[in-house]
Formats: sequence, C-alpha cells, structure tokens
Amino acid sequence: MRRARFIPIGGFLGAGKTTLIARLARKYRDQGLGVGIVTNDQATDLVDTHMLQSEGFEVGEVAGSCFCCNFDGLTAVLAQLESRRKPDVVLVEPVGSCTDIVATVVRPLRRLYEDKFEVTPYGVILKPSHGRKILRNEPRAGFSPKAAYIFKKQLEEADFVILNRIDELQPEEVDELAGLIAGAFPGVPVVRTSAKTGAGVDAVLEILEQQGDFGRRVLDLDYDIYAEGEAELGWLNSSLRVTAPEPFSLDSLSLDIVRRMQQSLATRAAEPAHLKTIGMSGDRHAVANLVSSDTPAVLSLASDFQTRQADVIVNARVAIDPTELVEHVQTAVRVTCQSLNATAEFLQTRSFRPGRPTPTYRIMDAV
Ligand SMILES: Nc1nc2c(ncn2[C@@H]2O[C@H](COP(=O)(O)OP(=O)(O)O)[C@@H](O)[C@H]2O)c(=O)[nH]1
Ligand SMILES: [Mg+2]
Repeated sequence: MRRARFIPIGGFLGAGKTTLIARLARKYRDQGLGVGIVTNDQATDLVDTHMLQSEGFEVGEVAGSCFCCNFDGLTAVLAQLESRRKPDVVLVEPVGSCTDIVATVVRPLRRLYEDKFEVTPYGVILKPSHGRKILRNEPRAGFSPKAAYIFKKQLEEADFVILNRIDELQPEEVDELAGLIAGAFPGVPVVRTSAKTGAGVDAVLEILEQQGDFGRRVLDLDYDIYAEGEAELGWLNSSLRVTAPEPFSLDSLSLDIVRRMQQSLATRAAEPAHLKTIGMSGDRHAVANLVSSDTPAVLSLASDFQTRQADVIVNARVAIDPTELVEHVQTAVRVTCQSLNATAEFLQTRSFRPGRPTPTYRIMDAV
C-alpha cells in the first residue's frame, strides 16, 4: 500500500512554521499531490487553522493538548484526513513551545504506523529575532534561561535546521546565524530560507526527499526545566465578534489589536513569543502578527476589505501571567474598536500556562 509522507516542521513560536507549511503545501499541490495539514494547540480557536483553511487546504486540528502528550489525538486526526481524501503528504506543525518531538512523535509514528506513513527528515526553523540572542548566550535574550533551554533543545533534535526570514537579514547576519548554528550543533545541515518570498524553499523540498538515518537525535532532556520553561509563557486564545454601524477596515482591526498589545506589553517588559489575530468577514481574511518585542507588528495577509461585522480570533503567547494577558487583550480590543467606532463582544477566552508535558510515548532507542 502506498504510504503517505509525514512531514513535521518544528521551531519556536513565531518562527514561520505555518508560513513555510503553506508554501510547501502549495508546491506539493502544484505537483498534483493530495495535501493534508495538521495544526496543534493547547486550546481551541487557532488562527493557523483558519488561515490554512482560507487557502483551501484540508486541515485537521489537534486542540487542547500537544501531539506529544496526545499522540492518539494526532493519529485520530490523521485517520480523519485519510478518510476525507487520502493525502500523499501530510504537513504537521507541532506547538511552538514543544520539544522532544523525535522521541514522542517521530519515533512512535515510525514504530507503530510504519505501514501507513513514511516520516521525512525533521526540519526545525530557527527564529532569528530570539535565536541570535539565545545562541549568543546573551543574558537578556527576551526569555528566561528555561525558555531559552527549550529553544535550543528544539534545534538540537533537528535533522536539518531552517534558517528562516533571510529576506529581513543582511548577508553577514545570515552568515553569523549560520555560524552560531554550526557552533552549537556541529554537522547539522542548514538551509537558508524565506518562507515569505519562497527563497530556499526548493532546497527544503530536496532535503525532505532524502532517505536515510533520520530522526536519530533523541534528546537528553530535563523535563523539569522543560515544564518550567513552558509554564513561564502565558497562553491566550480569544474569539470575538466586532460590529459597527458604518464599515470599518478589516485590516486595521486585525493589525491595530496586535500593535496595541505590543505597546502595552512593552510597558510591562513582557516579551511576546507570538501574537496573532485573524479577522474574518465572509470569505475575506486579514492576518496580523508580532513575533518579538523589537520587531514591528505586520499585516501578513491583507484583505483590503471594509465591513460592518467581523469575527476575530486572537492568539497570544507571552512571557507574562495569563490573567494579566487577558487584560492586555481586552484593552487592546476595546481601544481599537473605539477608534473604528465599533463594539466587540467576546465569545470565548481561554488563558492559562501550559501544564507539565507528559508524553504518551517516549521512544529513546533506535527505531
Ligand atoms: N519577513 C518574513 N516574515 C516571515 C517569514 N516567515 C514567516 N514570517 C512571518 O512571521 C510571522 C509568524 O509566522 P508563522 O508562520 O505564523 O509562525 P509559526 O508560529 O512558527 O507558525 C508571520 O507574520 C509571518 O508572515 C519570512 O521568511 N520572512
Ligand atoms: Mg503556526
């Protein structure tokens, strides 16, 4: 029986996983292949899922727990995708604060589902904004040493590292980052990409074709530090509805919420790992993102649309108390809506610190 290719793409929060997955998915679709995508989050209401669905992809979502701790949730979603239209490739995005993916996802899948899936080499994206400081071991990298520990462990288990966002970097900055990666993880192939422009994405496709002894970098991981590092992040998913008597800009709504959050979090010196919003009105979508305190908020998907009603989802992962994070979101939404002469009704808000990871499987020996 033909096996589907299972393609995990890892990396820290805001590294560019969803953007790269969307690019790879388009390439595979253009080749005539059936594509499935699996997203993952600790809670429901995930911007990534809506964004990928808006591009017409088949997306399955594991919500409420990470794959590593809910391996059966992952295989159930894989089965659903298969029953809809058997995909040739399945692109899979683990939660950006998770690590130990090789032992808890790649190896169990290889061992238990060998007849169904061929697991490709595991690529992990390096996020330059935080990565430069963390790999230089700077004392103020934006996150605590425990969160920086997770960031480094994610890269350590990669079969290849994807040095992303080269469109934003000078050539010497790219070289410096490649040197830092080579110093910290000797011998690991590094691919330089821009998921935004598409540069280097063909090189990723080539590596994914390779067969060999991949998925072998199993981590020596201290789960106490890992759990504490993850729990330092406040997590929030909110859904809300915005209405106004006169049309307002869907793009301004999505971007201004993120901008205002960036400003207010800066007053608390709370480092954002990733803030994102999606504004949805009919089949129109606007997506805004912020990936660190020292980079600007961007409108990554423009709708150029004016509307009187929009559904909005806000996802925030920030080094701050989750209760306080709720206040920042509510204030940013309220002030943004006032400026657009609109009102917001919050439908659902979940905010929490991720719990201690307890993997379903952890396979340490070679598969
Ligand atoms: N300039 C630039 N922006 C990127 C690139 N890759 C991703 N982004 C942006 O970075 C933000 C976070 O990307 P996303 O794919 O959601 O990250 P994820 O959290 O790892 O899934 C979005 O605004 C993307 O548009 C890139 O190569 N260059
Ligand atoms: Mg994502």
